Amino acid sequence: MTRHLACVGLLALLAAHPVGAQPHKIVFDTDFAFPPQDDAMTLLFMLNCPEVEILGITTVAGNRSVNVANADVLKVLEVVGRAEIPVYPGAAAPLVHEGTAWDRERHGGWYANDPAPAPPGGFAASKALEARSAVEFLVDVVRRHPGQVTVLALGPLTNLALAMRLDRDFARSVRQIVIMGGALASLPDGGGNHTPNAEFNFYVDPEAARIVLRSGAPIVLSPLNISRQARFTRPWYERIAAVDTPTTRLIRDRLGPRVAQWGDRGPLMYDQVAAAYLVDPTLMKTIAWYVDVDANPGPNYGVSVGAPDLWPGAEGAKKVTVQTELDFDRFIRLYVERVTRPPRTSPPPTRP
Ligand SMILES: [Ca+2]
Repeated sequence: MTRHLACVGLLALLAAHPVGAQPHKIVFDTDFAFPPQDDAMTLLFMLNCPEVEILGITTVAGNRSVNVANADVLKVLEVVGRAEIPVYPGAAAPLVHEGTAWDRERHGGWYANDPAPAPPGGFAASKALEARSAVEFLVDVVRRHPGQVTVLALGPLTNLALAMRLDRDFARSVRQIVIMGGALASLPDGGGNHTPNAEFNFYVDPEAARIVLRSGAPIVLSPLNISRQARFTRPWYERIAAVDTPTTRLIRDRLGPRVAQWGDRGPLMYDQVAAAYLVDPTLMKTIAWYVDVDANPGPNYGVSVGAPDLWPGAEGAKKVTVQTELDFDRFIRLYVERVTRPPRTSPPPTRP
C-alpha cells in the first residue's frame, strides 16, 4: 500500500515536471527572518529544488523590518553556500498603512523599522546587498524574460504593487504570481490570524494587495484556509535533524531548542505550502474564484473576500486560482526529502 502510494506520488511529480523540463525562473519576494520563521524554512526548501531557478531575492518589511530581512537573508545564503544568488532591498514600509500603537505591540516589525540586530552567528561576512532596489529588479527581470518569470510573494505585496505602478506592462508580462496571503471566510477555516478576519500579509499592506489582485496578472493564492492544513511536527523535524548538511545544521541549531515545547502543535507551514505549488501543483486542489481585498479604514481593513461569482462592491475584482485542499502527507514528505538533500552541486544560475 505504502509502495503504491509512493508510486502514485512519483508519477504525479513526473507528470507535473517531466524530466528535462526547464526550471521555473522565480523571484523570491519575502519578509524574511532567520529560521524558524517560515520564509527562511521555505528558502531552504526551494534552494534544493531543481524545478526552480531563483533569479533573485527581493525583501520587504513585514514580519520584521526590511533591515532585518536584508541581514538575515544574506546570512542564510552564506551559511548554506548559495551566496551567488543576488538580494535586492525592497520597500521599507507599506504604500499607505502607517500603523498605530496597536500594531507596534502586535507583531509590528513592519511598522517599527527597527535596525537589524546581528543575526545568530553575526552578519554575513562578505555577501552584500545589490545596488538596485527590489522594484527596479522586478521590473527589469520580467521585461528581460517576458512570460517566463514567476514571482513567489511571501510577504506584504508592496514591492509588486510598486512594480506594477512603475511598469504598466508588468502584470501582462509576468508568468504568474504565487502569493501566500489572505483568508476566505466563505471557505472552511477562513478566519484571520491578525485581526478577526484579516490575514497578516494582507493586513500590513491592504492597498498593495488590492492593486496586485486586481491587476489581471495570473495569480495563485495560498490563503490561511490551506496553511491551516500543514503543521510541522516533531517526528518530521527529527527526520531532518538526523541528516547532516549545512542546511539541516542550521535548522537543528535554530529549531532544536524549541521542539520540546511544541507538543503535537508545531508551527504552521504558511509559506512552504504556497511554494510547494511550484514544485508539484498536484499536491493541492484549487478553485478559480474572484478575490478582492477591503482597503477601507475600519474593522475590515485588509480583509480578503472570495466567491465564485462577482458581487456588488467587488466590480473590478479578478478571478484567481485559490489553493483549497492539501495532500499533507505527500507535501511533508516532499518538503523533508528536499531539505535533507545534499547541497546542490549544479553550476550557479546565470545572472539575470
Ligand atoms: Ca512571509
